[in-house]
Order: sequence, then structure tokens, then C-alpha cells
Amino acid sequence: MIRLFREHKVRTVLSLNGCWTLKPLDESGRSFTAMVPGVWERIPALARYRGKAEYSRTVKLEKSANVLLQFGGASHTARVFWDDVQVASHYSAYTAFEALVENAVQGDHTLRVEVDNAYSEESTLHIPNDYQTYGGLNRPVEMQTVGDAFIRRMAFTCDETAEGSYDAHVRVYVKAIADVKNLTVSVQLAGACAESQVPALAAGEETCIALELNVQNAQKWELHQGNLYDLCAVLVKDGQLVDDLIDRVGFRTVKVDGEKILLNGRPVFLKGFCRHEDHGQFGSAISPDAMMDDLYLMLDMGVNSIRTTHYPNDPRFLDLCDELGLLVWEESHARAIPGEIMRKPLFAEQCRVSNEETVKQHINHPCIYVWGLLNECESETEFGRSVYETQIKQLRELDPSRPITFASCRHFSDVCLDLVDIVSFNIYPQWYLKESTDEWTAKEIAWMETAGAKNKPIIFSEFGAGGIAGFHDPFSRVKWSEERQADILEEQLTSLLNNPRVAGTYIWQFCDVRTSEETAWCMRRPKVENNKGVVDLYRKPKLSYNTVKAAYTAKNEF
Ligand code: ADA
Repeated sequence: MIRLFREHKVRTVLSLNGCWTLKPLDESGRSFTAMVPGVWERIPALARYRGKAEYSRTVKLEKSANVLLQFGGASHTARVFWDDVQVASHYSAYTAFEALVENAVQGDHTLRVEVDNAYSEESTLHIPNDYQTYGGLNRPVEMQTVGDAFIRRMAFTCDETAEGSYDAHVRVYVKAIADVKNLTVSVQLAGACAESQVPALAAGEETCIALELNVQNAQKWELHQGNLYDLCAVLVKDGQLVDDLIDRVGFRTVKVDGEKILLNGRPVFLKGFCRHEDHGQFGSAISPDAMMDDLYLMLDMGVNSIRTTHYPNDPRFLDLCDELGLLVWEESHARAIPGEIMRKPLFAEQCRVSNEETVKQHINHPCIYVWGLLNECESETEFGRSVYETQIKQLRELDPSRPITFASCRHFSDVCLDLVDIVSFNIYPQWYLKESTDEWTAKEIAWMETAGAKNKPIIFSEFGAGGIAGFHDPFSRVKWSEERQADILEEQLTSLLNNPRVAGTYIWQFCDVRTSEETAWCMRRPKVENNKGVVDLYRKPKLSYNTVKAAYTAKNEF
């Protein structure tokens, strides 16, 4: 299942999760049985394999049909072959893609996916970094069959017109495989419905049908109350149901008002964690049960928000955040990309696609309150500004309903703060910086107000300290001990949670993560891990767990 609920009742869907044959494309001739979704690093012989590998399996088609293959994600580059004919290619581990095979005939077919996790000139976002790029089909795979036309996606936004009443704006994207006419699309949502004719479409054409619905007496989507409604679209041809798509949406408003972030009109304080999709057991292919375990831990610590550092997350994780009423800062893929890479035309193109896929695929999640981009990239130069400007414009066009932010580390030099709705900085007082958090933030906020942050919310989007799980030093409390990590977090949280100018905080980070060994600064990463997690890679809490829990549970969110 690509999502945590049923997306189709009309369209035929077959899960392709389970066992596939996996062959590294090297000289060895080795072959393995691999679980999908999964990363190949879980197989001991491939624990450090970087390069190309081929996943293959046979799929049986009960009757001839147009086949739509849905890939939740492949890490990081994929080429898909249906009976040896290439039908799709995709870059980036963290967004979904599809492959359409028209008029496939009944019977057995070979499905092969060549996956590549190499760092190469062709990859500007997956580079050696402070997190691991795994290899494999890391998210679920599904085979669907569709007729001459199908619903490709939906986009939902809403405006509150009176208490509990909403104008819902729904766009339904219909794609034709053959020439089609006499199509009608209708949508149902919370007791309201709307319908529209679809203009005749030529083969290959896609159209967007805009529908307006007025919903009365809706239960708001709130913090810790994820009230969700099914948004059901069906496609009818000559009186016959031919396709459908179901998503889940929530009625809520998010606005920025001066220095405050308003959820349903009320200023909210974000008590958050940054979280990488990494787990000692699963790598980046985390099962929904284990995702839920992460959320139980974060909720226990008093969290109300998560930042998906540094890429869009598995939609099943977002489904859980929708259910639980947690606010999400979702970020398109990019972490501290060096200036020389940012200047490559391929970087602009890979970011453009990543931004577009992120928003188009995740726009309906009520949990997402802000889009983030380009974490710690070159935001202090005129060139950098032009990159931020282009991408922020693109995000605003894709979704005018949500605010935008980016996490900066260009202290006292950033020239892009005026471009965003929420100003966010990553700071590490007492860890990388000598100053106390009060000293640092006093200086930095005073400067920010002059540099574009005036009358805008300020978030501290990262702060924290390293702590090697199991390393204790209760007396001298040296750096890397669990004690020192807890001391530093306590100092940082006490300062930030009591600063009236701060609208939210995201601790770096929820769990320890693996990092790349190929980076020049790997020697500052003991065990080749980023050890700033409050729990370790296997989710064992460190001393700082209780420090965070005490601070976050004592802080009001409204
Ligand atoms: C940065 C970066 C994180 C992580 C962190 C650290 O702020 O955004 O990805 O690398 O530093 O641990 O130093």
C-alpha cells in the first residue's frame, strides 16, 4: 500500500511489495532475494555497496490493460523496464513516480528496475553528506490498471467562510491514454458534492477540472485532533464508473500574522524535532509500525511539530501526522549543497523537479503547514539569492496557500530573509559556538530584524549537541557524553522557549543517523554517525530524552 488508506475502489490495484530478485550490476554475478520496500544495505554482503543494482520480478496480468506502475521511491536513480523496454526513469529517493505501459497483454511480464545510488556528476542533491543515501526500492510499489482515461491526482485547498463552513477548491487532473469524450468527473467531500463535464481529450492529453464545494459543519483539523475527511473523485464515461481516486483532507487554516503563526486563527508555538528517515534496522525504508513508534516517542516528549530534514517524507509518515494532528515543516531535497554544485545547470533542474514533485504529491496533507527548501545553502551572495528567489517563486505558484521558509546558517550575512514568510536559523550555541544561547540569540535576532525578519515569525530550526549513546561522564561532563548533551539542550531550550520573539523550535535531532564516510569532515562524526539524536539509531533514549520531555511538556503550545 502506497498510503495508509485505500486510494481506489474502482481502479484495480495489486501490491508489488514483497520479494524481488536483486542483482548488483558488477562483475560478481551475485544474486539475492530482497524485500521491497527496503534498502539493499540490510543484506550483509551489500552493506556498503554503492553503484547500480537490478531489481526484477515477474508480474501476471489477468487481462490485457493499460498498466500504471506506481513507485513510492527508489534511492536514488531508477530506470524501469517492462519486458526489456524502458518505460520510466526518475531521480531522487524521496518522491514518487509512475510508469505507464499502454495496451499490455494478458499473461506474464518481466518488470526490472535498475537502481543506482552512486555519487556522480549526474547527481547534485544526493551527494556525500551528513546523512546516508541508501540504495534500493525504499518505498512501496504497486501495479494498477486503468482504461482510456484516469485521474492522475487531486489538489485541495479551502477557505473558512464562517465558523465550521468552508469553500473547498478541488482540482482534479484527468489524463487520457486514448482519444476520449463523454467523461464526467464528480467529487464528494463531507456531505457536499460537485460534478463537471470533462472536455473531449486526445490521446496523451491531460486536463485540470476545477470544482467548488461548500462544506458546512466541518470538524476542524487541529493540533492533536486530526479530523480527516475522505475526498472521493470518480470518473464516469457513458454512465459507467471508469476510475476513481480517494485522498484524505482536513479543514484548517494556516496564516502568518506579524510575528505569529496562526493555526485556525490562534497563535501556535511549534515544539518540534528535526527527523531524518533513518533507522538502525531499516535504513531509510522505515515500516509504518516503526514510524508510529517514532511518533509515540516524540509525542511522549511533548512535541507538536516535525521538520522533515532534508527531503520530502514517505507519505505514510505524513498520513500518520495527519491522523495525530501534528504540524509538519516539509522540506524539498537539498542539504548544504556547495556553491560549485549550485552553479551547475543540472542542480537548478533537479531542484525544480524535486520542488514540483514534493508539492504536487503532498499538497493535500493538512499536517503540512509550511514548505521549506535549500537548507543551509548559499543564501549570502547575489547568485545564491537568485537561486532562492527562483525556487521560492516556483513554490508559491505551485501552492499559494502555505507560507515558505528555509533554514539558514549564514549568520549576519544572509541576503534572502526578505523573500520568505517565516525566518529560520540553525544555531549551535555551546556546541559549535562558544556563546550561551541567550547571548547568541540576542545578537542574531537584533541583526535579523534589520535584514528582513522584521514583523515576521522567527523559528530556530536546529540546535542541539552531540552525545554518543552509552558514553557517560557524570563528573567532568565532557563533550560527546550523554550528560553534556543533556546539559546543552537544557540550556538551549530554557533560553529559546522563554524568548517571546521565537515562534518555534526544532531540536537537531530526533534520532542519530548514519552519515557518509566520503565527506572531508567525516572525522568529526564519531562512528560515522551524526550523534545529536535524543534517541540512538535504534531508538534507545539518551539522558537528554527526559530533558527535552520536561522542557517541551511545560511549554504551552497556544
Ligand atoms: C546543520 C545541518 C544538519 C546537520 C547539523 C549538524 O545545521 O542542517 O543537517 O548537519 O548541521 O549536526 O552539524
